[in-house]
Amino acid sequence: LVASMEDVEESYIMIKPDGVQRGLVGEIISRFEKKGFKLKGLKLFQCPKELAQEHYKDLQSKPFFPKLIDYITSGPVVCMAWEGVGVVASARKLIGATNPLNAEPGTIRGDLAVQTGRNVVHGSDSPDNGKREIALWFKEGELCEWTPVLEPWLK
Ligand code: FUP
Repeated sequence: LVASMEDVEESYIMIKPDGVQRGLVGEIISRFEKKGFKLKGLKLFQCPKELAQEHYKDLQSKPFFPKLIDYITSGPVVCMAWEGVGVVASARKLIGATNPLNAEPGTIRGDLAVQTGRNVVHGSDSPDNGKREIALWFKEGELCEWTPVLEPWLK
């Protein structure tokens, strides 16, 4: 095999309320599926304020923080845990730049969004944050360990 177990990472990917409201859930999930990552957790979830504040705690001092919390808690989000070799950096490439106007065509934000404050999807920015965020958003028993049987070259 080309990759070793140490290269396998986890990323927390979340479709934000605008992505759900605009009917983009299937479109967004399919991009990660087609790339070849493995879905380990998936749920539709109304996020409480406290959880949103914890998730974005590094941005607490930013002027846009209250608006960000209102946005993330304005409707249900789709929480996902994705696993794979290099999934953290690769997911951020698939997602595109924070400001969708700077995101390349072909990326999720480049194709589907316009405003930074409505940028449809979140992706963890490091493997450590991937682990932290998955533990924050999912309870024990909500994640599945499974082996793809048809395509053993994808992890
Ligand atoms: P990203 O990792 O691309 O989601 O970007 P950040 O972690 O820097 O920002 C998290 C979220 O804060 C963004 F998705 C949208 C929001 N944000 C603003 O609303 N205004 C800003 O100037 C920057 C970020």
